[in-house]
Amino acid sequence: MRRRPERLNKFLSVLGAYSHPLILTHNNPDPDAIASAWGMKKLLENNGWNEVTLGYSGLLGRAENRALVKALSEPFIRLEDLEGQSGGEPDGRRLSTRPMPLDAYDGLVIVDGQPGAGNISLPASIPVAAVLDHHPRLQNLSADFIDVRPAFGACTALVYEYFKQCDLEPDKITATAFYYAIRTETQELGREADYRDRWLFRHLAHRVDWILLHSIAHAPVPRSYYATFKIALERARLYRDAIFADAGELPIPDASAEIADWLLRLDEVKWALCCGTYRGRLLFSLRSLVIDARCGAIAVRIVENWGLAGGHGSMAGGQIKLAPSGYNRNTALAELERRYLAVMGYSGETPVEDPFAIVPGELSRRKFGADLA
Ligand SMILES: [Mn+2]
Repeated sequence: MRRRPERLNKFLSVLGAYSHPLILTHNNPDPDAIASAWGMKKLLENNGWNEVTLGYSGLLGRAENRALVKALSEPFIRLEDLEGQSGGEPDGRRLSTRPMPLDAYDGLVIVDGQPGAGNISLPASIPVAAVLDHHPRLQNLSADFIDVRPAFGACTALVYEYFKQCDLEPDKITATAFYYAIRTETQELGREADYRDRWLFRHLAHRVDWILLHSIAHAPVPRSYYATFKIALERARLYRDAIFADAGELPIPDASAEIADWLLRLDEVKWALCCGTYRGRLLFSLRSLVIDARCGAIAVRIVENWGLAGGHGSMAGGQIKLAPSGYNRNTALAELERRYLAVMGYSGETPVEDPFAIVPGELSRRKFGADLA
């Protein structure tokens, strides 16, 4: 047997001190968080731990994410359910197993996030054993084991490195989850992906369950999904190459991210900010097509002394608690728009209001792609 690489050895020996680790992702987990956590569970179970638990806070909102978790046979527990808190919205999922109470876990293994980031709720009673992440490393990060490498497009590809070093190959469902995570997180390898994401994407392809993958990626969505897009379109304002859109009351917290991605395809824009309110908070997602856009840093500047934000180069997100900051929905929206324009250097610009208004005769003249010429 070949010698185990140092990083894997260190990880396993550090984790050896914890007999009941709880694997935790960022709040409202996306496919990369879900697949990373699932991969970590498989890895630990392959190395002698039994029945490793996966946890998250917030909501498994998007239909695709719920379908993914269902395909993995529902291994995730919502921390609010364990704590008996009413913090999050019940998401209607039934727990397949009766989870242990929170104090039964002796260490947290955090994937696709870092303690101290605005998008992760940690149970204070459990020490942080390990952090494996691909977001920019936060100052004062502390844990017994830390592997933070922002070069990875998907945290799933970072977790897979440990698989490889254990000679562990993902089974069909795991391969499908990993594949879907890389596909969505990097937008088919075009956004923030590096060579390891690309290699893994190709490598996994021979194991993917394509029918299962299709059922996840095309999971049925409710009317509220379309209504949120409709509101965002109606309330959009276009400032040169930057669009600002309020999607109203969000049915799920991840809606602003999906709509921002979608608006970024408008041929006139290079920047898209979509926001909306959810349970007393104003949430926003920022996306950019500009090379080296530093969206994470821009989002942090937008909420300076006001809220929390973070993210990668071409995508970022943030949130502002309304009541404690003295803002209501309308004043907070106006302030967010003002700050967005100020950071972009577009203060004082007059927007194109209602850029998606239907002008009679206009649609037939502007055939698809005609204005690209
Ligand atoms: Mn991620």
